[in-house]
Amino acid sequence: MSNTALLIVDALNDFFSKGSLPVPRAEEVIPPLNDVIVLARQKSWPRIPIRDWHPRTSSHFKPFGGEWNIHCVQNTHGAEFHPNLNLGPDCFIVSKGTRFGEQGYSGFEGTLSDGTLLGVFLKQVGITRVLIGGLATDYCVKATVLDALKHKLETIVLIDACRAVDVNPGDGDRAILEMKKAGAIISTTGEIIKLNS
Ligand code: VGL
Repeated sequence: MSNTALLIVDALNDFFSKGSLPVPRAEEVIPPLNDVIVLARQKSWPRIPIRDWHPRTSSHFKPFGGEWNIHCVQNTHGAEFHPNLNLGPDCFIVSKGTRFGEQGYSGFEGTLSDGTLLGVFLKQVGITRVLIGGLATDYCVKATVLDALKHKLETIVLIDACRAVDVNPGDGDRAILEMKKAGAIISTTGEIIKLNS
C-alpha cells in the first residue's frame, strides 16, 4: 500500500517532560512511533515529521497575546525532534506556525522545505491514506486529522502513539470522539503493524 503516508505530529523536545510546554506522558508515544516508523520504512511509505517552527516573536505565545508559553522556536533545541525518535534518513519535514500571526495547529498549514503545502505534496505523490500519531491529541493531532479528512484522505489515528494536553480534564477524550465523528478511524500501532505484515 504505497498510497500510505505516516504523519508524525510535533514529537519535539519542548512538548516532552523537560521542555517548555510539556504534554503529560508524552514520552509514552516514542516506542509506538518508532515501531510504526520501522513499518513505514519497510513499506517505503513516506515518513512526514511535522514540526512547530515558530519565530521568537509569535502571536501564538503569551507575551505577544497568545495562549502558550514560548515553545519550539526555530533553530533551538526545543524545536528539534525528540532524540529517541528513530526517524531515519529521507524524511519529508513539514514546518508550521512559521510566521508571527500563524498559530500552526494543523500540519496542513505547513510546508515542505521547498514551500509546497502538505496537502499539495500528498496529492502529488498519490497518497490516499494517512496514519497520524504524535502530540498533542487535543490540539495539533486533532487539527491535522480534521484537515486530513477535509482533504478526503482515509485517516487513521494511532491512538497509542498520541497524548493529550488536557488543559480541561477530558479534552483528549473529547478530541478522539470529535475525530471519530468526522470520519477518522481510531486504531493502535499494533493493529496497523499486524494488518500490514
Ligand atoms: C500544540 C499547543 C500549542 C500541539 C502546539 O502540538 O498540539 N499544542 N502548540
